[in-house]
Parts: sequence; structure tokens; C-alpha cells
Amino acid sequence: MTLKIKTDVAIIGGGPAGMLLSHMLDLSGIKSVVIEQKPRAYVLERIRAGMLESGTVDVLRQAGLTGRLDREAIIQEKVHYGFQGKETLILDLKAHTGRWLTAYGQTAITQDLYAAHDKAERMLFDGVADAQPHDLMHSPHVTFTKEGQAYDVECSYIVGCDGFHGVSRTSIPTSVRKEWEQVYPFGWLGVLAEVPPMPELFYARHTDGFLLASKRSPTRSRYYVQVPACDHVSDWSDDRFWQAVYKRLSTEFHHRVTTGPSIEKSIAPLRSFVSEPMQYGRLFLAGDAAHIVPPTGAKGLNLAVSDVYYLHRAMDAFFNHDNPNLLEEYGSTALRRVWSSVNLSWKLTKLFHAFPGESAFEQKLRENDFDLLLDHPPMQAAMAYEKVGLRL
Ligand code: RFL
Ligand code: PHB
Repeated sequence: MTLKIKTDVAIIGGGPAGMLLSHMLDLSGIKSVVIEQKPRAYVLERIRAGMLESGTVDVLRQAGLTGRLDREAIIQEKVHYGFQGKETLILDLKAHTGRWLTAYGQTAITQDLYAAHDKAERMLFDGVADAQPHDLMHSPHVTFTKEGQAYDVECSYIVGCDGFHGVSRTSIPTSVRKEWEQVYPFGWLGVLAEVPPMPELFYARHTDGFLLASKRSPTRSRYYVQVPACDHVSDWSDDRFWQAVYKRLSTEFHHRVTTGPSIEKSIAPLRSFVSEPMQYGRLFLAGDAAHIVPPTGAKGLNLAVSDVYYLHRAMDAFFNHDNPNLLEEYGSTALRRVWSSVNLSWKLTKLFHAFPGESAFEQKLRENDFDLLLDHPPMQAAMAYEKVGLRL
């Protein structure tokens, strides 16, 4: 027998977007049920993003979620950009914008969200199979099974927070959906190591490819190098990885790198993708379910948070003040921000990666782009504004 549940909002996906939305709705007295495919332990261990915009931290703070972040996060006021042995560009975010980035891992944010969930006793089903949204125009509901038991969640709205491979986006008819996609012929090999990070957040381009030195804590480093899309983690011993880091980093910074055994190693493919609209009937999409950016701009998680900010605001206006206007505008409001991040992520990916088969002419143009940035503080200021993120 199918168990029926009634709620205001059914949320498919218990990643950062879904869990933050459920938390914020709860603060506004709006009930939700989160339906997550993976077991909770798996979700809590996934290693992904690291850099938060000030606006993202503001949203988390307003939601009462920054207790641990305020103790552990590392403020990043400057970003370093190396380019084929040229002078290093030091982008002073704070001087240009009065704002900065915050290094705090997505893994920690997810843990904080699940801890807040446990305190609030909201409804969450993890490890579910076959989640499926239905009747998006009139009486929305989501069916799924867990441990052999079938469930049916009736709701006023469904929100698809189920990432790029989820079921929500593809439940919008193809006649309505428009998609833009760019797949890159390379991926990022990421390594987590229990060694002190470089003090700088350091992006670099070498003719071999991209390098990023990031951090999770004063004792934990996160590094990435560009690798061909067809490479496997087993192709990359720790030794080979650290050699690539040294080779791609200007020698004057070598003494800042501490190497050590990897505690996690994975390859992420790079993609730009946007699907419009972000609303269809009573289904809304938020986060990676609607858009993907290559991580070069550090925008994906920040976009997931800004989508949730707009959607929560709109649902609060609808459920608590009987005003549907913001819900109707949700897609267009969110998409303006999405396309800005897609644009910056593409520009930075182009500037700092090695594209196979590129002509000498294209390489010269890239070099010129970097020189322009180096020589012109107003161009640095524009980049700093994009990097810290548009105001919500
Ligand atoms: P998620 O995190 O993919 O969560 C989606 C959840 O939905 C579940 N799911 C389903 N549940 C039920 N039924 C189904 N059919 C389902 N299908 C999927 C999944 O199990 C999962 O739990 O999407 P969300 O919440 O939108 O969050 C997006 C972020 O995870 C993502 O944008 C960022 O990680 C991107 N990103 C970065 N973003 C930043 O803002 N700053 C960064 O520094 C940054 N660095 C990165 C990144 C992404 C990376 N990778 C792995 C591509 C670095 C890397 C390497
Ligand atoms: C990270 O710390 O994982 C990170 C930082 C900056 C990026 C992408 C990932 O652009």
C-alpha cells in the first residue's frame, strides 16, 4: 500500500540547494519534505566546492547556519593568478569591492545543514529509489520508494534540487525546454591532502594546463590540475600529481607548497549548461538541476544558494502574504544572475586552461587578454566585482 504524505513543498534532492531551501522554508513556517536518492552518509562525505561569495555567507548567516563557519572559515581577500611565467596578477578583491571570498568546504556546509535538519525534525527521506514528479500543472505530487515501501507526497509546489543528473528538469516537456551547453575537452583532477595550504588562493595557467591551489583549513589543502577528459584517477599517482603542481606554478612560489599523501582524489568533467525555463507549472528548479558552470569561477554552489534565496523569498510572499508575483518572476530573476556566472566561468576557463588543438593566433589573443588585465586596474576592478558575486 502506498503511504500518502501532505506538505506545502516537495523538494527532490538533499544536496546544499535542497537542504538550504527546506531549512529556510521551515524558518518561514512553510512545511517541506526532502527526497534524496543517496544514503545520508554518502551525501555528507562528497567533496566539492570551497569558495563562498559574501552574499552566500550573508544568506547562511540570516538562516542561522554560520556557527561553525564563523569559527573555521578562512577569509580570502586576494586572489593570485599566474600565467606562463609572467608577472603574477594579484587581484585585491577587498580593495576593489569592499568584499571578499570565504574558504569553507561544501562538505562542511552540507554537514551544518543536516545538523540543523536533525534539530528541527523536518521530514527527509534518504536512500530513495525512483523519485518522480507528477501532474506539474494541477495537483503536483512526487512518488518514490524506500526500502520496498511506496510513498506519494502531495504538495502545492515541487522544487527540483536534484543536480544535473536528476529527474526534475527532464520532467519539463522538451517542447518547452531550451538548453545551452558547452562541454570542455578536459577535466579537473582534485586532490585533498592533510598538509598546510599555500597562503594564497592561486590559479595558474601553464602551457601544460590549469592549476588551482585552494584550502579547507590551516592544515588541509585542496589542489586541482587540468587533465584530459579521458584520464582516470589511477593514471595519477601522488608523485605525478605534485610534479604537475610544481611544473605549473611559477618557481618563486614553490616554497609555499607543502606536499603530502592524498586523502581523496577525483576527476570532475567540466561543462557549462543552462536550461530554461526554471519554472514549469508548479515545478521550480534550483541549483545544478538547472545550470552547471565549470568550477574555474567558483560559482556553482553560490548560484545554488542565490536560487534558493530568491525561491524562498518568493514562497514566503506566496504562503505568508498571499502574493504570487515573486514566484512568477523567480525564473527571470534567477537567470540574470545565472548567465553572469556562466559568462565569468567561461571567460576564466578560456583564459587559464590549455585547449587542445588551439591555433597560435588564439594563444596570442589569450596572452593579450592576460596582459590587459595586468596593466589596467579598472579591468581588474571589473573582474573583482564579478568574482565576489553580484549583490542579491
Ligand atoms: P548537488 O550538490 O548535485 O545535489 C543534488 C542532490 O540531488 C540528489 N539527486 C536525487 N535525489 C532524488 N532523486 C533523484 N533522481 C536524484 N538525482 C540526484 C543527489 O544525490 C544530490 O544529493 O546540487 P546542488 O544542491 O544544486 O548544489 C550544487 C553544488 O553542488 C555545485 O554547484 C558545486 O559543487 C560547484 N562547485 C563549486 N561551486 C562554488 O560555488 N564554489 C566552488 O569553489 C566550487 N568548486 C564545484 C567546485 C564543483 C566541482 N565539481 C565536483 C564539478 C569544485 C568542483 C571540483
Ligand atoms: C575549492 O576550494 O574546491 C575551489 C576553489 C576555487 C574554485 C574551485 C574550487 O574556483
